[in-house]
Amino acid sequence: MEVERVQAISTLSMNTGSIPEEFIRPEKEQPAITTFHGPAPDIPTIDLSHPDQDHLVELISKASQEWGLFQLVNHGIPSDLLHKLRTVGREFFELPQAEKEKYAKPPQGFEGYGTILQKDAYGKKGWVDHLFHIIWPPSRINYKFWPQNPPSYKEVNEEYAKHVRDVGDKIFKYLSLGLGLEENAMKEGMGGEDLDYMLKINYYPPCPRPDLALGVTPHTDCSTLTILVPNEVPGLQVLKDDRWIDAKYIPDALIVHIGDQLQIASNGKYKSVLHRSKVDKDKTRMSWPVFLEPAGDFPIGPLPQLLSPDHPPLYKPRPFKEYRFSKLNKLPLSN
Ligand SMILES: O=C(O)CCC(=O)C(=O)O
Repeated sequence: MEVERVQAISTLSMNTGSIPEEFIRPEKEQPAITTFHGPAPDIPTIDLSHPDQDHLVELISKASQEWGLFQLVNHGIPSDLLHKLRTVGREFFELPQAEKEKYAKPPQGFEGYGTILQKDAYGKKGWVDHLFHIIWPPSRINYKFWPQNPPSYKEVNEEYAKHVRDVGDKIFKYLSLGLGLEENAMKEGMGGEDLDYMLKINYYPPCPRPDLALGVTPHTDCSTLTILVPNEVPGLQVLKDDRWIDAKYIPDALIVHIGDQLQIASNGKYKSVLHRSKVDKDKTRMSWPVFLEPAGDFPIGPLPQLLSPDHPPLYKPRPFKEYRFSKLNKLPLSN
């Protein structure tokens, strides 16, 4: 079956100046109507090179409780590597369509190149194509879904995987200490070294009506943590105190999202952040989130160390794959 990619729809729409009806969000979601423009607090920016660990624990823990999201600077990932990551990803999406389709996502799979085909609850779609593949652990990598073109794609992404793990480990450590736990408690509570690091590349082509459309629609991540690299075209928005707030573009910063599994493991202390992305009238926006996900059979529930008669569990433990299935299929996520 031939699938129409948003990249192709964008080319047509840029000529006509209009977008197909299925991309026009309902008014209560249209960015032009719902973006908050008044004075708003900035999303916290945290300098990971700060020498005082207690200070970092406090900042990361506070941002994760109040926002569920923060920007991370001086995180140790070389600027040159981030540049290469963005370059090879962009080069893949700029290949001829037939070349990209060689990596098309199989009907039941998670990995591969694709476009969300199902319409959402409003009968609408997001203005975005994507590529998904696991980058860690090596035993879970399927190179079938890694572009062979550009030729340096593999080397760059393997290098990035090592660095993103180091950053993830530090965040898990500070999140554990922030709740008074042993430093490895949070990562171990998510399955430790069995976590999957799932890379997604979002490709949001120019859209003649960015006032009406969204790239990814409002959602929280199923993951534990998500560590995202954006390109220079801003677009991420988070819901804070019922207002959609723009994330500023900070060159080379990583944007860290708290996902549903961390909210569950922390028994509700850390908040999984509701977010969405806008698209641009003239420019292509791209982003590279890495979702740190538990193995499918791994049961996620509130960490026992956090429970007491005064702090009963807010969530029922269940294997990650059951949680994900219910969420993806919009089944009740009963506790
Ligand atoms: O592109 C972004 O900034 C957000 C991406 C996102 O939320 C997602 O892919 O789930």
